[in-house]
Amino acid sequence: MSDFVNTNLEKCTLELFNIGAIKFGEFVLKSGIKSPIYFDLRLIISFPELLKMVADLIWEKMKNKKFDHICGVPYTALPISTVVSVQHNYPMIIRRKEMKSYGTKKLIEGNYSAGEKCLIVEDVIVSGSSVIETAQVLRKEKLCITDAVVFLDREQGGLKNLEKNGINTESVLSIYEVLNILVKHEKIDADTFTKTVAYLKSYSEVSFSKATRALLKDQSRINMPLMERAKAATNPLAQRLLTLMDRKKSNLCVAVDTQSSVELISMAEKLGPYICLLKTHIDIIDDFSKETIQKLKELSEKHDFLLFEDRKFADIGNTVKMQYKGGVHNICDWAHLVTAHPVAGPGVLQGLCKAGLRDDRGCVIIAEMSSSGNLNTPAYIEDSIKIGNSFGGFVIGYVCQSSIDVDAGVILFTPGVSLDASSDSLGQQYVTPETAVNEKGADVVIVGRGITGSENPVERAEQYRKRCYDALCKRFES
Ligand code: 5IU
Repeated sequence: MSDFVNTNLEKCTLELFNIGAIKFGEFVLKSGIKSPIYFDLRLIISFPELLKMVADLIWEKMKNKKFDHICGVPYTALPISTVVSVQHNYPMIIRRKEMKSYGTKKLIEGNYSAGEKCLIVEDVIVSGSSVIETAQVLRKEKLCITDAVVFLDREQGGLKNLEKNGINTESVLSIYEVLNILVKHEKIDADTFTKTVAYLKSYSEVSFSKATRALLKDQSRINMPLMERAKAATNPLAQRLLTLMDRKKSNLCVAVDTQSSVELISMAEKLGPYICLLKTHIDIIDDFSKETIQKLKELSEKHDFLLFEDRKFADIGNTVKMQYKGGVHNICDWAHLVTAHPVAGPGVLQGLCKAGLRDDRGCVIIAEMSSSGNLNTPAYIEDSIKIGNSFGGFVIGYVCQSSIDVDAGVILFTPGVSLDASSDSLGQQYVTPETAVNEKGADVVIVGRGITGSENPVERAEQYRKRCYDALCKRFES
């Protein structure tokens, strides 16, 4: 820690105590839990030098991070982030707490665009509820939220809760440091110190508030009917897909891996009524033309399914941006959904978002592949979800092979499914539709050769649709 920070932490803590921003007594926090200590940093706006000191200490924590914007959690962190913004020429955005009833009806003020990174600033953190509420609003606008800086961490579980949601949070001061400084300077007695520490130890894992959990729809994805999940989804495309699945009674995605555009179109025409998604590998088509895309678009509308290009974007942001929007395939123009490997970090999603997105464009992150010997360790899968969470307005779900822990509005896709569970000669491993949906927790089942390679693809598609959808309905009943 630099001398600047060390000296100022102590000075700042004592000042906060002197002005009455740190109080001891009996308080009830926003989450409803009781507390013998309370921080009221709102007061610092009446003490400009102290406000500046707090802003300087926040700046020390964030100055080496690279972001496009900062956003203070309303209200106390607004003046703090304004001071940081003005002093360091750092663009700010503001999240409204209430939507305006007139004019633009915007929830976020300021100049920003999809794919940009925004750092969140907060004064005091208990469970992390306020930070996550702000993050969700920003993520809805396709901003990338990976980091927060808070002035004071009450060490009651907030940092861990946020980390699980993809927000890496650093704090300037811990509540224990505050207590130690106050004891050292005889501002509180040993009894108050001991009681406060005992309280903190017994409330060290406060979960998100009820309201926040409702906002996150942090309920069981597994047993929730599709239309309820559609309402729970943050992402408009996830809403659309879940509604479509309910309407068509299909959670079947057909993978048409053919090198002929005639066959691709013919399959799309025949199988359209049975599927919710048509998955393509457009770069394997030998006779690709603009007409191929035109026909796919028409069939997607006629038969009510979405187009899913399994492009597996994996490069740095700048490259994927061009791979997505541009080239002969110009994927961004027609594919509602694309896949991406998160191996290169959040940049891949930033790049995709920067391609200039419409609302009906989304991404599915590949957390775990179906093939034997894949390199997707549990840690990799967990990190994939964190990256996906950071882009909640763009990422609609994950390709995976197990029921990973995601919110109810998020969709899981599972390939490697066939009626006679076995394998192929190149590493693909299969399970039955029932195993995929009921044991592995799949929402959408991806089937390729099991349908396209059969003698009667239409009959087979209906057979798969029924087995997959029945298995899904069984989950709602249990
Ligand atoms: N696919 C997988 N496994 C994965 C991912 C994608 O099989 O983990 I990510 C693709 C490959 C193919 C389709 O396009 O899904 C499955 O085809 P078969 O059902 O024919 O094996």
